[in-house]
Amino acid sequence: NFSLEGKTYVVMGVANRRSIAWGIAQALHNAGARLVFTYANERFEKPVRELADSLDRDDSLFYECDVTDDEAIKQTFTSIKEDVGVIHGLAHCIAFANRDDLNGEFVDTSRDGFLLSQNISAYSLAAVARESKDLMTEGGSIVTLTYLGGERVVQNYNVMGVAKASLDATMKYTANDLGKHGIRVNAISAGPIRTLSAKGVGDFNSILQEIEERAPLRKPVTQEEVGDVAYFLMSDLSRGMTGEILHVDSGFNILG
Ligand code: 0WD
Repeated sequence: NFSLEGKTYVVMGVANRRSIAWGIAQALHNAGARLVFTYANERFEKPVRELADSLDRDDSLFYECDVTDDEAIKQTFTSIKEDVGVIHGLAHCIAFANRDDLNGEFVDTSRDGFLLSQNISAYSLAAVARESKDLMTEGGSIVTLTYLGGERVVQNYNVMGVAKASLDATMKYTANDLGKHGIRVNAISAGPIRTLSAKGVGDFNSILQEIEERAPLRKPVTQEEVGDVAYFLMSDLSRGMTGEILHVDSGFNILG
């Protein structure tokens, strides 16, 4: 079934209109879904509400949820349960590392910088999966966003590459745990897209340029292209898949 009519999805990590999470929100909305947005702190409330207002539907919901705070995560999903009851999936589009750690040599990463990126970018998936699973009583689909830098070395991606390797493994172990509840967990490995987070990665322009010159499709991917694959993963079309990493990267990952 292609339609997401009558279904509700939580989208975590819309910062602005360039966010990959916003591309996902639009794809799910176009398929008929109701959306629940969470944002890291009150700074993002207004931009997220303004974006959601541009959708032709007025039943979206909004919650503040800093994923470094276990109580905040618990409280968020308790509130969502009270307000909507059942959810059918969740898009985890959250990552963070100190800017200083996204330049130069990985080996210089501080202990604090390392743990911070693991906390926000990898552990948070396990935490939100745990607190949201009881809301997915009709089965569900959890989608996270990863990057090639977790599978192999990408210049400057450094501590975030290690966090993505951790996220990929977190996704698989979580998929193994939640499968028996009818909940699937998969990752989209997106090609580079110019967003707020991408600004922090050193020499991001040359990463994008290499895609234009060498990727099989010879162009960077868009938020819409990632959004459409997230829609596929949220829909019944992907019901036989869990624990999988789908590359939406113009084919770049197949190159040696
Ligand atoms: O090239 C890219 N942009 C790629 C991004 C390629 C492949 C993967 N990704 C991943 C990112 O690593 C991330 O996991 O996609 C995900 C979404 O990233 P994005 O759309 O590129 O970036 P952005 O629009 O900045 O959204 C990330 C958001 C944060 O925005 P800020 O302005 O804080 O960087 O992650 C959220 C926040 O909204 N976030 C948090 N949310 C809850 N609690 C927290 C937190 N503690 N920290 C960051």
